[in-house]
Amino acid sequence: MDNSKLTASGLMELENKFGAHNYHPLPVVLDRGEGVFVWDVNGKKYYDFLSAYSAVNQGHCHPKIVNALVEQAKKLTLTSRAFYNSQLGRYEEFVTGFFGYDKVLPMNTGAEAVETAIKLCRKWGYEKKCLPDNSAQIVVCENNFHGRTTTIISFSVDHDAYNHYGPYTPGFIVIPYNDAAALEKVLIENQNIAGFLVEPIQGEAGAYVPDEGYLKKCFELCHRHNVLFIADEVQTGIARTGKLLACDYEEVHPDILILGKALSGGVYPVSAVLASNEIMEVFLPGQHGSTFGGNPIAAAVAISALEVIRDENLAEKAFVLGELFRNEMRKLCESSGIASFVRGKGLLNALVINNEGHTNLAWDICMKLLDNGLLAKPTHTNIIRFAPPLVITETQLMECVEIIKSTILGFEKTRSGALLNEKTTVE
Ligand code: IF1
Repeated sequence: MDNSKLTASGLMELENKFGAHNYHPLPVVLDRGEGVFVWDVNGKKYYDFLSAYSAVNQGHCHPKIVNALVEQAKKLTLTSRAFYNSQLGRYEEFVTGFFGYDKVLPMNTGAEAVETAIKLCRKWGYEKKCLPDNSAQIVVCENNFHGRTTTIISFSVDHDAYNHYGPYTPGFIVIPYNDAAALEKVLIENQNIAGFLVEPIQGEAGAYVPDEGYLKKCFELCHRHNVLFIADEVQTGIARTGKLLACDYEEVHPDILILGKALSGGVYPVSAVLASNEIMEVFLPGQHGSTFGGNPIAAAVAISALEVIRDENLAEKAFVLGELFRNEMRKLCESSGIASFVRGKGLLNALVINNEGHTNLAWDICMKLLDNGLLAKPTHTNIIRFAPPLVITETQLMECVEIIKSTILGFEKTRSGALLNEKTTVE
């Protein structure tokens, strides 16, 4: 059937009919992206305040990154790692130098990189820390999100993420987030701990920023107990939080660094695990890998994506504009009965909504924002994540602040109207 002329509803019907229902998208069909903007199939323009969950930090279809993809795709797309290729070594030297590590293991998705880090940490535990076979434990935090593979959801506390996916992978200890004393306790009580896997800011949990000093304290505890500090910077990395890495705020240099998403500028699946020679050398030929990991396109794209971050000073921009955004949101919260508080770092922010008496208020606000030309999506019931591409200008950001404020004000009026009606009815 010729589906080239389908309307938005026709295209949504196709997804509903032929696609698994593992998402609940907002009812908008996107067709084109450029910088901070996306357009739907009807030509309506939107500010993108989700950035594909912080994968398009460099902006949609950044010309330099797209060009790197296209030029490499014309030459050589995939060889497998059975052979060397002309791009991988260049990329490995570039990315290890960019983040200050000896070695990188290239993978494709964030979850694959997290799985790689778990295997690397366990293998280091047995072969360097001499833990008894099959005894290695990795400490993780409540409300974590590290991906959706069976092992990763084995240590999720989110019912929707783990329910009916058992039997679960053992070897993980869950502790409260933002609680260094809880980490110290398990490190003292358990001798078989190989690593501590943590998000420097919990993205899915709603840009939950830990207390100042938490990461540094945990890093020190890990080193005191010969445990690897593993930072999942898939979402917080690549300048999103106002530093190249969120760990940079506390000058923590993770023993294992996990990257993904904007490592490619959203142009191609690219992820990476970085570590020292002492750690990475536990992987010998034939002990780990993937068909696409380290392919020439990923290598060429990732170099250009990181060059854009560097050359356009996107970390510094995210830092400055993030301060501006949170100040404006705090002003909104002071005068709003709906917007409770804002939290985040750089341009990874979340607005917590008071949805008392209106459970789906965050969703309804996002639907109205969509009408008003701004795309955002709730995480959990009452938190709206605001994460535009880092290339947004101050003028554009302030325009979006006004869209957010006026949209929420509209709900205030409705709510106060309803409350007034309720009040007069009661009286
Ligand atoms: C979905 C969440 C965000 C991640 C961190 C690893 C991964 C992710 C810190 C895995 C991926 C994505 C997955 C996507 C939605 C999105 C998400 F809501 F699911 F939790 F961003 F917060 N570590 N996060 O955030 O990377 O395998 O996806 O490349 O699964 O719905 P991936």
